[in-house]
Amino acid sequence: AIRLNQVGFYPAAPKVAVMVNAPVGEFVLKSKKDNKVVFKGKLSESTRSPFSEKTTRVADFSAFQKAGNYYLEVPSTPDGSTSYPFEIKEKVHEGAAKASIKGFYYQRLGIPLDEKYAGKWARPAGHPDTQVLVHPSAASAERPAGTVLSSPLGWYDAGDYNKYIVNSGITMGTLLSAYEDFSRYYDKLNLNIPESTNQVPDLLDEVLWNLRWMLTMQDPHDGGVYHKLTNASFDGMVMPHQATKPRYVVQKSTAAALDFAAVLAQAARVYRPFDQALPGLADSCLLAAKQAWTWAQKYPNVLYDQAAINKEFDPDIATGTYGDRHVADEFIWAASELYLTTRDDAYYRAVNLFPDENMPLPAWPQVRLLGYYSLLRFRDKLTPVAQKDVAELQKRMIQFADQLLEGTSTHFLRTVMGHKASDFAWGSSSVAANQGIVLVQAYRLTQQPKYLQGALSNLDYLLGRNGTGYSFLTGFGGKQVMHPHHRPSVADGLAEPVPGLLSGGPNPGKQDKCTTYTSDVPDEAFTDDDCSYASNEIAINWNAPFVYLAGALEAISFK
Ligand code: 9MR
Repeated sequence: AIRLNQVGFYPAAPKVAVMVNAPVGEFVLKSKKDNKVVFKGKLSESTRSPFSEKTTRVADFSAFQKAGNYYLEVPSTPDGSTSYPFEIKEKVHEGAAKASIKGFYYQRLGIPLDEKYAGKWARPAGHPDTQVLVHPSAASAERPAGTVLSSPLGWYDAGDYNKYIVNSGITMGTLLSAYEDFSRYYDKLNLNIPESTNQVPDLLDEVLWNLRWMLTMQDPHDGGVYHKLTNASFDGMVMPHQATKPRYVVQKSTAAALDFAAVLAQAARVYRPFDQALPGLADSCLLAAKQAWTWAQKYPNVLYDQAAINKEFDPDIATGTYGDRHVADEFIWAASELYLTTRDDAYYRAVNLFPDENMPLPAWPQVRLLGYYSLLRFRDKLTPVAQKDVAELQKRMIQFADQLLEGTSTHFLRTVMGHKASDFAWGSSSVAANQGIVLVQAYRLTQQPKYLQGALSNLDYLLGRNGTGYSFLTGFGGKQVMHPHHRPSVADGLAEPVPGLLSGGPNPGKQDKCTTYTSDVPDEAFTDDDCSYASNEIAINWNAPFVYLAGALEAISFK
């Protein structure tokens, strides 16, 4: 009944736990080492959940700042509730921040995971992807159906073993932005990956693994980018090296070309300082980005429609679609990144930066704000044509952050996450993490602690202060997710899942029809069962904003 961040708290930061359906009463904070009471307080008035009959009371122990290992006790609750243990210390989320990046290493294709880096999750290499077939939907004069291509490396998208450009797009943009916003923090971070000893920061080494794959997804004959590299249908729950079905690249799409252009343009900028260690990389990225942009200008509305493709071509493709129907936001993101890297006003002028009043939260089909983040990051270095929009960008970002904060102090979980039922869609954990990023952006613009505290409330949500009581990051927390829908974690025979992966989180849509859900309530519709791809899968586009949020809080740190 005690919901709290099961990892812990920064000494100088707010610290709250939420009691579900608890009567009035006191709470005590006890030291783990000798069970002595170190702090006492009263539970707050009760607050009602907007989604159910559930009420909560808050134990606020922010005033207690001494480092150590603790737990809470709430004697008034019938079961004399004791919380999961947690720590108070500086850098309390460093482990989670690092593990969530290392999670990407465990998703690598085309390399054996050695025990030295992977510990007991060591495994043989999977999916060489050196003999990939051009699907009939992707056939061109130069590359007729059945042409064999090499498109190796990259990360598995999620619990499945396919590679999707659209979802790689937002993932890579988010990770590259984490680096650009907090490079001093990441330059020192050691992740114990095979490239840890080279001259490149480990975060960028990890990102490079997927960047090299993305580069191969462009058709050099026209600059277009294949939408995905995939099996015809999903694999069984087997280890990567046992999944050996034929692989295809499918139809090119505008969304893929633009997400690719945005990522490669940003990468050209980010990797430029590492030209010596990675000769030619930044140049190749920029060239590829420009060519993909040119293709998208020529084909501005080629949407990926899997049902239509399956009517016309064999074999049928049944894997994830990432079928974005609106690409105006992808144009904005790609134009912003190309403009920032090249300083060529033509890219900036090619799009309408403010098509409406909305500030849509980033998600795989919605990347407008990734462009805004980048423009704001370089707001002091823009050419006049973009400079004139900075005030509007700033105003919008701060207004959006204020809207997110509204009602948090009276919300039943005291989080920014979960004010609306619509926050709990497929991959709701990424909603919490992306809201956190907006708040970090507002903090960077204003230096106002309220934004950082709002961001932290959503990290608390992800690590246990939520309607399920689970910590959604594998490997972290007293009650952590143990059975994610993740093929290696299911098939490897180990009790513990691969660590550092973020579960999708509550999703009342329950599209997987698993029978083990115990609630329909939006913030509780979750089951820690590997059948549940709709509530308990892991995915790179959910891990990436967790990386950003946890890393940002570590890099900024509370004073
Ligand atoms: O994250 C995607 C979610 O927004 C969609 O509603 C869902 C159904 O189309 O697909 C999710 O993405 C999955 C992808 O299609 C295949 N790999 C696993 C992804 C996470 O579940």
